[in-house]
Amino acid sequence: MKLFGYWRSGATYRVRIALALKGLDYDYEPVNLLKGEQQEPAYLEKNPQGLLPALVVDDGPPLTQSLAIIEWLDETRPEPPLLPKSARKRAEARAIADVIACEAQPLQNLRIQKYLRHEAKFDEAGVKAWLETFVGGALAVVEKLLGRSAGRFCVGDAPTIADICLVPQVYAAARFGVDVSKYPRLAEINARCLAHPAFEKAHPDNQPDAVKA
Ligand SMILES: N[C@@H](CCC(=O)N[C@@H](CS)C(=O)NCC(=O)O)C(=O)O
Repeated sequence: MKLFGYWRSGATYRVRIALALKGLDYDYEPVNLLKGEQQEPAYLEKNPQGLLPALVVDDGPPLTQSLAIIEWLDETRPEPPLLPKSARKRAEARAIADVIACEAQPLQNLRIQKYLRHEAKFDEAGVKAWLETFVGGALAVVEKLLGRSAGRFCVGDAPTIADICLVPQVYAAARFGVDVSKYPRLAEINARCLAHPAFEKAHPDNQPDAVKA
């Protein structure tokens, strides 16, 4: 398997966590988002959407969309499971993943921030208010959902797709100056995940294309 990604891409980070939790080896091909490499023809052949990640596998065309990739990994390599056994708990885990992946991350994405700054002419205060409203707002909802579902992790006592989405989102929120300190459950679970070896391996700073400050 070969993962096309970028060290700071949250959607790539999700797939790296899933691969690490499954203990799977893979090759990694960096695609530099800041240089616009996601729009180059060679990458568009992998993912016509021009978004990261893409996972090249040997039984067909590349897989795209991080949640679809994670569910494919879970179906093809079931241990350890990334979704709870009970249908209700699976729905709870997917709901947290969806709040993050469908309603927070898309509104903070590079192309959206570029559009806000350069086309819609938002100033920095306007961009910050946008991020606080939509990204901060989604995290406030996640904090409430954790009140219903969390054990040691987002849903119960083992990492699931919800934690896989949570950790990259908290990382992004910190980068964009969104204050997450007011969400104690989220902060506690994020800290527990960060101490887990699979999450550590997948961390942006531990990738070959990481830019050290
Ligand atoms: N829903 C997609 C989101 C993919 C996505 O937005 N990727 C970002 C990086 S996290 C990207 O490639 N952005 C490039 C851009 O905005 O031009 C997924 O989960 O895979």
